[in-house]
Amino acid sequence: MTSQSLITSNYSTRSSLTPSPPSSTSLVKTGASFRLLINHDVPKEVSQRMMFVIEEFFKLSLDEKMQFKQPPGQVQGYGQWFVFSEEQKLDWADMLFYHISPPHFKRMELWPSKPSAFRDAFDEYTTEVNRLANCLLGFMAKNLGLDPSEIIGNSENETQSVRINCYPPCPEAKKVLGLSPHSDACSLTLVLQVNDVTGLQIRRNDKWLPIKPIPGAFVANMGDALEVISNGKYKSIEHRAVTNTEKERFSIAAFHGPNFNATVGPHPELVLKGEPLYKSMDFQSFIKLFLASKLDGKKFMDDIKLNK
Ligand SMILES: O=C(O)CCC(=O)C(=O)O
Repeated sequence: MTSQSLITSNYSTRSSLTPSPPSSTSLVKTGASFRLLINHDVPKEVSQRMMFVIEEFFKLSLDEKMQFKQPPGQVQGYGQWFVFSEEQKLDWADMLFYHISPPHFKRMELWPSKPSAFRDAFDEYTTEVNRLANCLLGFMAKNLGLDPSEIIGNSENETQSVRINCYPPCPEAKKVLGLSPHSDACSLTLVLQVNDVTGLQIRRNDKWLPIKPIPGAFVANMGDALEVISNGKYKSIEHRAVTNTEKERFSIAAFHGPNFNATVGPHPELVLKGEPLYKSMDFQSFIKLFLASKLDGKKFMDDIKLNK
């Protein structure tokens, strides 16, 4: 299968009253774990402004970038992802990571103030992407026969976090990974590949399949929480990022999940005639277990399976 055959189109997600579900080949009906979204209605200018400020930020000197560094022991700000020991081989990437929602987790003082347009562009981008994600999750809930609020929730405390990745060129690209293989803990991730450099790969039938960037398209990745809630009907996708010997690459991954206190477990209506396939726990504990599995493919999902 090539990435072209995974393309989904013709989304109309702006009207929350009468959203048009995607076509029959879509992620919603097939339960596919990965899709490319083109023709979505996040305004092109919003993505373009965001892409511009990202490239400008990463051009700054290290001293300037370090003004927004992750405070000790924390993950928000400029730095690296998944540093859990002094000895580990780090992924070949710099990142900016932020919690956008719930609002009391937001640390706007760690958002870059250079370039000066960064904060407005980021605010606007995360709002638009959140709207798109909620709309898609609503379609998926309906496809499962559930009320959208069962998956999206209905408070302002649903989680949204965003990782902005910068993968510098690496002369020994084959010896390092930009991002180690993993699936995302959330329900739905929307990734924007910012520049025209291929690096994202998804795992299909034990092979790594490159996902070529399509300008303006979002890569929609199902996450682990959705796999659990849907009792396996939707499957989370294992993915990784490789580096390039000559070119720098940028991407933005926006993660959308339940509120931290919500229970993540197979939805009772989806286990009526079968067995629950996964353990249930609150989303905060779910994330803690996920982080403890240290980006090791889908090991975390194996750990929470029942009747292994
Ligand atoms: O760099 C990419 O394209 C993928 C990013 C991603 O999946 C992530 O940050 O979790």
